[in-house]
Amino acid sequence: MLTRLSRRNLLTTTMGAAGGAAAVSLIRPARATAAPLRLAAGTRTLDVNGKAASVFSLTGPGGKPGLTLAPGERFSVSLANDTKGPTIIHWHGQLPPWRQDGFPWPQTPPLAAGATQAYDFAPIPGTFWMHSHQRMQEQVLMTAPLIVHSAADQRADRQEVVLLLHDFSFRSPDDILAGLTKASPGQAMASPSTMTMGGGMAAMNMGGMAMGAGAAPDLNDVDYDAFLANDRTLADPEVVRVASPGRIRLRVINGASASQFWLDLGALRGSVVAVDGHEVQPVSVRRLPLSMAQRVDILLNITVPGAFPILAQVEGKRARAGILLVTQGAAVPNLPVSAETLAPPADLSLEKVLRAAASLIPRPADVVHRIVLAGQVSPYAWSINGQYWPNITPLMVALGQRVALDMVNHSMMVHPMHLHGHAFQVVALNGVPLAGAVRDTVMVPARGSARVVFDANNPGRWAFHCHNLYHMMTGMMTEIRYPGIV
Ligand SMILES: [Cu+2]
Repeated sequence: MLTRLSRRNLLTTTMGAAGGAAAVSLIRPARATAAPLRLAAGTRTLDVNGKAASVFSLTGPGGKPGLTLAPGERFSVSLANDTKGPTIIHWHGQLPPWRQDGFPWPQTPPLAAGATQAYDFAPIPGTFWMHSHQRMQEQVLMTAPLIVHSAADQRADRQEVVLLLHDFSFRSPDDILAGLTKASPGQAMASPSTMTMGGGMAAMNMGGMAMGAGAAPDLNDVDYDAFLANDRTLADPEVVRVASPGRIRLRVINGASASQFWLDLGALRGSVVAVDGHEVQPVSVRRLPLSMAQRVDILLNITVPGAFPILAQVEGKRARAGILLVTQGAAVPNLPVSAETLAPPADLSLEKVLRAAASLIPRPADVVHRIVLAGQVSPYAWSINGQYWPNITPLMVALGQRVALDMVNHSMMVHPMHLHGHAFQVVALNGVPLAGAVRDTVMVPARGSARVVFDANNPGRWAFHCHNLYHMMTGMMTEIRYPGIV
């Protein structure tokens, strides 16, 4: 998952390129043959806190998790289902023809055990990921990075580091979901305030965190056993060797099913250059929130030797995961797995300052869909426009239309809303207009709103849903549909 590069190798590479004008390439060149890449959905045993867990895997060429594509390379993939049951893998954020999107529509059923399916489309470059859209396999780590390099990446001469975050439970997702829908005592206590008092008392649900005046969102539906960074806990983190001085492109993917993180770069400052695979005007950061399914690309420059933890702390909790960037010869420190203080709720502090590197061409919306997000933790159910998947009315769009989605959140939880098959631009947050990021997943704040626009340029049937897995599983999903699809 990580591109490891020793200083010696780096020097060798640098020296090799020193004689010519060509930039040092840390990116694999395009393959000579066009044979599809094999991707296997399988199972494996993962050690978590000294205990064995049976989890899924998505293994690409070379036995590595997921796929990394060279600049200009097609997404030509043969997906083999090596598990004992059905699965279907979604290429999150990519813009394929809808039948290759990896969503279980009647026209595109899951792959049976032992089956193989071919995919072939032109991918867009950036940091993406793949995950099962078959029930709750995503919670059991049927997730992996999908990195598509660009020609600019190839020229950039930066060490690539991928950081995939997860939330992990030894319980089965069915047990977790049953626990939620039965409403635990804690949820039952928080719920009446949520429903009848405008959420003023909902801070009870946050373990006594001090919140400012106004609505305090409900956090963390699920009590997880561990949080993972590249499959490892902070008790035994991945150590990535980096050069000093060194230039890094850090690609962070929040692959967690129901957890939001604060990413903390520690002693480093970084520059956010892309979100969800789409370039933004650079923003200098040390700490930033990352909602479920979102990605962020951060440029880091190592200027002195040492060990540099990259940590991801769960909102409302002390728990965290992370990796260590360590220069040659520097000691690898032990890091406490818990932070000293609780992390605040993930917020819009980054989102509201993001500006797309390339905005959509301004034009009025041809169609505006108002999307009311509602629900509560007890009884545990989440809806879109009062409807619960699969009993929904599709939101119709037509080819060539500029579409606006006006999302209004009536609930006390945030909802990371994800649209398949399109990239949208965030054009308002809580009613404040902005030329925000182009992306595929936006966090709609509790008791707040977000407006996004996109061009209807990819006919088909497209899922539009909350990326909190348990919200999606209890109803918060609908369809954006073009006419004439059979
Ligand atoms: Cu949600």
